Amino acid sequence: RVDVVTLGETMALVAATTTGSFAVGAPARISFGGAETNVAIGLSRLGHSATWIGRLGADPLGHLVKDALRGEGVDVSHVRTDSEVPTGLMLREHRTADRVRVSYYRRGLAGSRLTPDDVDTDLVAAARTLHVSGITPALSESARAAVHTAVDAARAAGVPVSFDFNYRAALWSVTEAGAAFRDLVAAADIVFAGDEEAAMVVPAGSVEEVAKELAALGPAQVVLKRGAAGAYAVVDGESFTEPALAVSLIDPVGAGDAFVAGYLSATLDGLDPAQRLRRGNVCGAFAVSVAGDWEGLPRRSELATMDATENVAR
Ligand code: ADP
Ligand code: KDG
Repeated sequence: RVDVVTLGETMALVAATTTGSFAVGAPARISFGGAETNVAIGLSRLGHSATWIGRLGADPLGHLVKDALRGEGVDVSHVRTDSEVPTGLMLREHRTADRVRVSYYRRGLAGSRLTPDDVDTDLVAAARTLHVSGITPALSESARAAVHTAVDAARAAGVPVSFDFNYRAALWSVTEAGAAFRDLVAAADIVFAGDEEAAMVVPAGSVEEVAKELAALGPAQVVLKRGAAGAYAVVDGESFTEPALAVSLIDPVGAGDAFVAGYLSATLDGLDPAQRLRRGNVCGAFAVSVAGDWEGLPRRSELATMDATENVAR
């Protein structure tokens, strides 16, 4: 029985290694990233089993993603190779020291061609948790249907559904996304959002109000990720707050996914809500302190590293 099944699009990443525009040839390295595989890698490093469902092209970048996920211990046996179109790509420029610009080359490419047929509903029904994000339903009609197929299979089998808003303005409008997110919140047991994202579905208000309004739509657990302010949750009507860890910010991308991995990991371990938030914050702290979406994610044996008072451990 797999701990977590997740689905979505993972793209190759061309990430600048110095500041400057790609228009003048700023140097870059090749990696990959995708919200759901970031979560799957985080879970795997923490000792849980995770299966990712998605499509990749029959090209070197598709091989890069699949091989790296396999190396991280993520089950890729449900990944489909789509030989008709390439793997999607994103460019990440450090346009200036303080401004990152992400450009997507993904429309119509492999990840967007996910369909309900790609989702093994028996696999989902046998999982301990299904995790989906609000990126996938924005990719295409068939990807959106795939998310609903997975969510319906999970619900029918009593498998908890975890949903992270992950609103991407480049993909759809606030209005379109808000309506889709509302349905997913209502279908989910655990919901993750940022304060602003939450206000796409419920009236804007204080953190407490927004979380309560989201919880009123159905989910037993609503978790607001609050960047350097840490996280706030309402779990079964009770509220919890945990501060972020004090770390040096190197790269904020992937922090939310790291947080989700930590929170779900602690949930799978049967820990209480405050401990779930704490593990989420620790994983988020690791992610923001290291360049890359998922490279900085901790292994279980490293979780306590953040408690150290010395910079060097030997
Ligand atoms: P997202 O990537 O979804 O926008 P956040 O920016 O809220 O998510 O970050 C997710 C989590 O990562 C936070 O709840 C926190 O635990 C951690 N985190 C984010 N930014 C920082 C920071 N500057 N310092 C320490 N922890 C951070
Ligand atoms: O959360 C990080 C993701 O946003 C990134 O890896 C790429 O999945 C991605 C997206 O669509 O933005």
